[in-house]
Parts: sequence; C-alpha cells; structure tokens
Amino acid sequence: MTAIQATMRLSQTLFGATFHNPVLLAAGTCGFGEELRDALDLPSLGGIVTKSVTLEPRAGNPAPRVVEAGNAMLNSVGLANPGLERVCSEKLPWMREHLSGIQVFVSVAGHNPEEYWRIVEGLESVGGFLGYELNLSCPNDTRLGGLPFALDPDALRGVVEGARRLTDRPLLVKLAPNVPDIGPVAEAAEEAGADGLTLVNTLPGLIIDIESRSATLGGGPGGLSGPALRAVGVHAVHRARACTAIPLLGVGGITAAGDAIQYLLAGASLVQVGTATFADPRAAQRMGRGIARYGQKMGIEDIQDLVGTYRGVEDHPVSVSGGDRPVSVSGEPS
Ligand code: RRO
Repeated sequence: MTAIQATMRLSQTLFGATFHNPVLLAAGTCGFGEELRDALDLPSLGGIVTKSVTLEPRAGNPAPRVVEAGNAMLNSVGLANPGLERVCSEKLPWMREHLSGIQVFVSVAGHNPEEYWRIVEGLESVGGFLGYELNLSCPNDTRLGGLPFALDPDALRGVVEGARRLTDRPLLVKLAPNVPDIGPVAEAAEEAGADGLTLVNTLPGLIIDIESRSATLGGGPGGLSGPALRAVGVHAVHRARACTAIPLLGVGGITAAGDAIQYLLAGASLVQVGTATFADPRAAQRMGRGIARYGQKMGIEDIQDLVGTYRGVEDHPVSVSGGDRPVSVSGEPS
C-alpha cells in the first residue's frame, strides 16, 4: 500500500513571527480588517496589511475611484484614510482585540521623509501590530509634483534609513513596478535596513472615455492591478530574489492558488491578495488549501522547500519547434 503523503506544511517563521499561512491581504484592499470581518474568516489568513496611514486624515480623490479595465482594475483612491491619530486611538485597538492570531503590518505613506518618520514615531508606542510596510510606491499621490520614492534608489534609501533608526519592528518596503530594473532598488532598500520587500504596487495607467474625452477615474490617471499585473509582479520578485537575501512578499494579480504558487516559486516567502478580494472576499481564504494541495502533489513537505525553486530558463533546453504557441496560464493548480 502506498503511504499517504502528508499535506505540505504552510507555517513559517519570518521577521521573528509565525505566519501559519503564506497568504495575507494587501494594503488598500481590506481597510483595517473591520470592514471584512463578516465577509471572510480573517484568523485563517497569514495576516493583513492596513490601508496606508498618513499624518492627517485624507478624504481621497473624487469619484469614481475604481474602474474595471478588461483583465485589470484601475484605481485612484488617493490615500483615503482616517489619519495617524484615529488609527492609533480606534483602528489599532480594534485590531489588537480581534486579530491577535494573525500578523498585522501597518502601511505608512507620506509626502516627504519626515512625514514617514513622524508616523512611525507615532505608531511605535501603540501595540496591535507586528511591523510596518513603508509604501514608497503609491502612483496616485503626485499632487505636489513629486514621484514615488521607490522610483529613485537614493531617495528610497533616505526614507528607509530614517525609519530604521526609529524602530526595531520588522520594516517592509513596498516597491513600484515601473522602474527599468527593480534589482538596484531592492538592493538599496536592503542596504538601508529593510527586513523585507513587498513587490509590486500598481502600475500607473490612464483610461480615457472617448465620448467625453475625459479620464474615467475622477482623479485622472490611476494604478493598474489585477491579473494583467501578475506577470510583472512575478518577474519583479524573481529579479529581486537574485539581488537580495531578505524575505520577499509577492503581490499583483493573485486570484487563485496557482497564481500565488508562481510568486512562491519566483522567490516570495509570503503573498498578498488585493484586487481579487473586491470580486470575491473569500478568494484569499481559499488559497492556503490550494497551495498545500500543490505541495502534496509535488511531494514537498515544507513550503520553505518550494520558495524560490523556479529553475530559470538556463536550466531548460531551447525549444526548436512550436515555441511560439501560446500556453495555458490557468490560475488553479491541476
Ligand atoms: O490610495 C491609493 O490611491 C493607492 C495607493 Br496609497 C497605493 O499604494 N496604490 C494604489 O494603487 N492606490
């Protein structure tokens, strides 16, 4: 009789904490958890990343803030959030009470390095979360004419070094996909003191309504997410894996377990689900089981033996015929 292969172990210790599941909810798609508490089983996830917090409350950009775009979504939410003070007095206490079994990262955003540092300082004395995700890559906050810090390794380095001096908590840095090579940006973040990298934020985009000749989003341009972003995100993780040693969190277009597995193979230890939650709040909840089933099928006992095992093209023989035929990219593992 053949022995039954045990399910792959999903639990990992990263940043000094236990993640019992590699699937987290991405920043900006789950608020501070409260809004989704009845829609899915939050404690079954590995964790959540909050909406980006700014010093002052932000009302956000004019509606519409989200439009569908074929295999993608475009958003210009404009950093709508209650601001540091209310996050400390209301949101974090709620999270501390209701989400104690999962890991929470607070996403932080600002216009200049000092704003990032003041927010980290303000949050430091408040419990209820594991660490920070410095959002250096929001595409929708260029009202002062600036570009996201993640587009410039030197600018990024300054913000991260300052934040690093203020906290011993795990510090993630969220990078942008629209750079010529994400490798040097990832290296700069690691050198500046990041404990982990989140790749990638949304890709800047614009959809024009041809009747009115105006943008379909109230804020004009926006950030593109959803399945169309997935290959960009997986590639960014693969490239960052080659340049850095710190843990990576993959995000972009993950709608099913197979998508998450691509990120894990490319080198991400954890994944984040974003846009898929809007269509199906339980999407993230289902993925852990699918990932474990894949591991079982492949005879892998521990998720850590799966992470980063994409073999790269060098290992494969060059195809001499039929190489230009499209292949299926189904998200579910068979
Ligand atoms: O709030 C937003 O418009 C937003 C943010 Br902060 C971000 O990081 N990425 C995005 O696509 N939208």
